[in-house]
Parts: sequence; C-alpha cells; structure tokens
Amino acid sequence: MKPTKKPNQKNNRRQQGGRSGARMNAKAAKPAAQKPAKPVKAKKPKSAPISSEHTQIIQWYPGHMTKTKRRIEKDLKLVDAVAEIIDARIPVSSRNPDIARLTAGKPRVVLLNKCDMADRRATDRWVTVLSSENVRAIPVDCKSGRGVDKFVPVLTELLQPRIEAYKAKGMVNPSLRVMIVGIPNVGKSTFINRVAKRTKAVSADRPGVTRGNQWFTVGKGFEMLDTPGVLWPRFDDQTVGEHLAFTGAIKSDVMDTELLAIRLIDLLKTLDVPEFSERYQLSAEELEMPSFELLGVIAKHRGMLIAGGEPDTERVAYTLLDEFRAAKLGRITLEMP
Ligand SMILES: Nc1nc2c(ncn2[C@@H]2O[C@H](COP(=O)(O)OP(=O)(O)OP(=O)(O)O)[C@@H](O)[C@H]2O)c(=O)[nH]1
Ligand SMILES: [Mg+2]
Repeated sequence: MKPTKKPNQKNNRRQQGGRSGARMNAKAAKPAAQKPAKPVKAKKPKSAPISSEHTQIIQWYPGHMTKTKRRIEKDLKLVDAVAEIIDARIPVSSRNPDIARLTAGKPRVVLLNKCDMADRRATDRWVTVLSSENVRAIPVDCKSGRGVDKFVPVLTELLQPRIEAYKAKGMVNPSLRVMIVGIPNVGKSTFINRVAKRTKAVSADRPGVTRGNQWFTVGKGFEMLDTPGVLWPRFDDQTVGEHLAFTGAIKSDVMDTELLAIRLIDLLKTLDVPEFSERYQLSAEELEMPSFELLGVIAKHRGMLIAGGEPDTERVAYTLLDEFRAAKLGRITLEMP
C-alpha cells in the first residue's frame, strides 16, 4: 500500500485546529492493504507554534500486518489455546477486538504484561473485568518474572476437557500447543523466554522484532508459537493510535515527536500524576499553561536549550516520551475499566 501523501499536510493540520488527538488516516488504515507501507511522518507546522490542537496522522496499519493476521487465523487450527498478551497500561488499545471471533471458542488466557509499569489498583480491576468462563486474565511482569508461574496451572485447568479427550483417544502425555498473540513490543517473546526459563526467542525494546511464526518447546508437554506483533484497525477511537505510540508499540519515526509529547502532557495533566510535576519541577501555575508552552518550560528546567537560549522542544519531547516509556514518571495506567 502506498502511503497517503498529503501535499499540503501543514496547512491541512492548521485547518483541523480544534480537533485534538492523533487522527487515524482512514485510507492508510484500510485492512485490505497488501504491500508493506512506508510510514508517513507527520510534520509540525514551522510558522506557527505547535499545540494540542494540532492533529497528526499516524499510519499504524501497514500491509504486512494484514498478512500476519491471515496467518494467525490459519495457524489457529494447530493450537489448543491462545494466550493474548496485552499492555497493562493500555488494556483497551492493546487488545485485539476480533480475538473472540478469531479464536472461535478456544480456551484463552489474557496476560496483562508490563504490570510493573501500570497502576496496581487499575490492574486488579482489569483482571476482574477481563475474566470470564472461557477466558482468564493474569497480571504478569515479564521483566522480573512476577506472575508468570500462574500461567501453566491456569492453562492446564482451562484445557482439562481437551486433555481428557486426548487421553480418551489413547494419547499419553499429549503436547499442548499455545499460540501467543499481541501487539508489537508488548513482550510476547520475553514471556515465552520466562515460561521456558531460558532465552529462546529474540526480544528487544522496539516493535517488529519477531518477523515470522516460530515454535518453542517450553517445558514438559507445552509448545508455544511466537508470532509477530499485530496492530488491529480501530476506526472508532482516535486515541488508540496515540496510546500505542506513547507506550512504544508504534515506531516513533512515523510521528511527530513534539506533537506526541504535547498530547502526552495533555493526558498526564488530566490523570493528575504527581510524579510528572515533581520530576520536572513544575509549579501549580506552570501546570495551568497550555501543553505546548509547558514542553518549553520542561526543556528550560532541564537545561535543554538551543542557540539564543530558546528551549529545545524536540530534544525534550524525546526525553519525556523515553521517561514515560521507562516508567520514570511512576506506574501509570492510561485506560481505566
Ligand atoms: N518493564 C517491562 N518490560 C518488559 C516486560 N515484558 C517485556 N518487556 C520489554 O519489552 C520489550 C519488548 O519485548 P519483546 O518480548 O521483544 O516484545 P514482542 O511482543 O515479542 O515484540 P515484537 O516481536 O516486536 O512484536 C523488551 O525490551 C522487553 O525487555 C515487562 O513485563 N515489564
Ligand atoms: Mg517478539
């Protein structure tokens, strides 16, 4: 799919003033895309100050993800259960809205990963909301391994009818196969390594590390299928793209970092995060400023200046996003049940 090149993106965005939020490009998000897409980087207007009012286009549904989705549908026939890994900080945006239909009644475990970076109480509430008869939600922190030991017992319990059926067919110690699915960079490969108790799958802190499906034997009687991260089109909610970008599921080179940082500041202000003002030494008065001005204030407080003493807003935008992604602003859940 060819990126939707906006010849007059700068002016377009100004005209769209008043609509906040990263705007999904409906054309770019068409699920029927075939070819891998070249990202469209939104640029901030040069002649006017940037603000939360400006929107940017995040192209977040490249063509290879359509192919991956089809392959997942095909490989579902090979597995006994599905483990969907979601990001505990954004349980709505990181969730595949089609999974129930795709998995067609297969036992499913939802793992709320990266819960070391999410608000504890919010995670507890999400566990209750997401669990149902055929679905179990488990909070995990694959960085430390916390919670991962609950996975095999829960899965074994969910798969009991299937294990009995295998036994009835005369199969002794049948190998149970689990497919691991989730958005890019959510920790799928890290989770497999945690369950296997050794590094088998390649993992790194950027989206798009796992390129193809790969089977791993993770212990007695269990095999896991690692899959590339998939993003699902969500036309209904424009904030989804932003939340995916804040947490690092979408590559940062497809968006304007300053606009993104301004939108993050908007959100942090509404969530009333004390670590935000403490870390960047922001007074109550400064917190009242529009977010684009606040970005400049943070740059000044951090000594990030360019020639002439102007704040280096681009550099501070990267810093802010990096620090949020590393949970240096505290444990923050962006989406509540
Ligand atoms: N803080 C924290 N970091 C985690 C956790 N789980 C995984 N990570 C980190 O997240 C990054 C991505 O992990 P991967 O396992 O490569 O993610 P993936 O889902 O396989 O990513 P793709 O293959 O690109 O789709 C790595 O830097 C991991 O160390 C967690 O529970 N907490
Ligand atoms: Mg991976």
